Amino acid sequence: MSALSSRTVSAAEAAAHISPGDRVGMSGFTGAGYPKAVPEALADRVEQAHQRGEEFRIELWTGASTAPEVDGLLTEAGAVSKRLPFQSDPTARQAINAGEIEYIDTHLSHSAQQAWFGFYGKLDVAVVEVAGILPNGLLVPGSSVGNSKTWLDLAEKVILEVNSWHPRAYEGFHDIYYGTRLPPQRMPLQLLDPMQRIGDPYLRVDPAKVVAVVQTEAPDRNLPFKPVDPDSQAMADHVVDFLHHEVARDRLPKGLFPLQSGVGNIANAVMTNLAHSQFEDLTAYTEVIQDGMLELLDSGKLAAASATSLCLSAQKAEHFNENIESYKGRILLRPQEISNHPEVIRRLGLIAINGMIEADIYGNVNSTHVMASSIINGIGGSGDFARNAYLNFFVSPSTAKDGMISAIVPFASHIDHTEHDTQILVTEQGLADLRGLSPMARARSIIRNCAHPHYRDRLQDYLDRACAANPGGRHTPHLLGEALSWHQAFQHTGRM
Ligand code: 0RQ
Repeated sequence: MSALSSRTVSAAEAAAHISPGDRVGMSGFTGAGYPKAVPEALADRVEQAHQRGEEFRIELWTGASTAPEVDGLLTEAGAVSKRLPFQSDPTARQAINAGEIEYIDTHLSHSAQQAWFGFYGKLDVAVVEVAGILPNGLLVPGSSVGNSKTWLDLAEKVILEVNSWHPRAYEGFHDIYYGTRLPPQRMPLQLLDPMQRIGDPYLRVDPAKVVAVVQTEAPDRNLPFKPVDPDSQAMADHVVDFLHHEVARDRLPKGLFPLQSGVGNIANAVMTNLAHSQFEDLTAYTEVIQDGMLELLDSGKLAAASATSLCLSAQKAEHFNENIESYKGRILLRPQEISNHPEVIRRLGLIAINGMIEADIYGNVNSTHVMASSIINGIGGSGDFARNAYLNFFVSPSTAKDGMISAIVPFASHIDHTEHDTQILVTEQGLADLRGLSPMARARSIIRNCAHPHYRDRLQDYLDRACAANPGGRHTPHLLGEALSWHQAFQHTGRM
């Protein structure tokens, strides 16, 4: 038993180390590896303080999304003043959109370095879940790494949760890079292959900072994915056909370049489809391993995958835990500043596939906001990957809300990925390859290939009239009074 384990206390005793106004960095990335007990105990503490009329709110920093046990409970308790860098919890989303929580929606490769730069202020407490503590004090991470290394390094106090639901065989699945430096001392990242190790298998922590250890045995969030429907199947087919087309033109090798696949049902369906394709010896350098990618590993099509977390359904998580040894050497989990590092993404030549909410006729992509104002999740890693990838795809059904909303609009109501960053748009209708096209040619291709037939003529009409109305502005012609009229129509009439 390690000296640290002797600091084991109850979750309530551990939570007592967190004070009002603290900045708290928790582990967790896409519902994996978040602390299971201390957040609940903290929520209780905050509720009791509020009942006594005392102010008690914290800033909550994580790797990415967590689960109802973290974002849900802490939001319900009114415990969160500020949240970064990503969330996808319905309760937290509502509070953010109601203006009750300040949300700093950040590129996921940026959050660690911006914390190091001091942009967010000093970190008071880290609450980090691990799979085990070695007798020498080294920490075995579990199903995600996220920002845990940075929070452990930066925080003044550390609380560890040791979750025995994570198999102890996780030892050897991680590569924790300890070479990050601040400018101008930074060195190139010598990562030349998706599965190359450049760090240690363990997280380190200064034992003097560890104020509490809590034992838990609780599963990750493990939400199910939507079954692959005809639309997601069609989108997945378009992506796979396009990759074959690129191989045939010698723009991609037969084993492709390393894949990245974003969060969400569509990205998951694309991975499932690749498992039935003819591609062999694929690799992945990605952020999350969802069910589809695990199936790709199981089918043998995918040789290996580097990521920062596992985001699996309950069924797949059980399958993974039972067969964990068979994945050793084929899955490597890294800190998110490395899994999403622009330098590595560009060097390896990634093929990035991410979901979108809407795209406009010129290819500006909105990944985050509904009708300009309400956030769904956040930009996550989509910007890290899209801008630096060899190829990027953005995928979405051509309509939302039973056809009342067109995902292709005259002007995107919020822009996360500009027309300069986006390459290939995919809906169930088809695929628009925008590489090397001028804005007008992009617009014609997007309208023809991606828009739903119900909206196609109106989009073409908008483009034609915008062109006619701007004799001196035919680079990206718009009708300023109409550019967002489709969104306004939806707000007023319930349909675009
Ligand atoms: O809402 O469930 O209430 O019906 O948005 O839409 O079609 O199920 O798509 O699950 O693939 O998610 C962009 C949100 C897509 C995701 C987004 C509504 C739609 C539904 C979800 P309902 P679908 P997906 C690396 C990559 C940003 C982060 C990222 C995302 C819900 O892909 O969060 O890429 N991306 N990270 O009805 C109004 C529209 C809409 C719309 C869809 N045009 N208007 N609502 N919806 N289109 C990984 C990480 O960073 C962690």
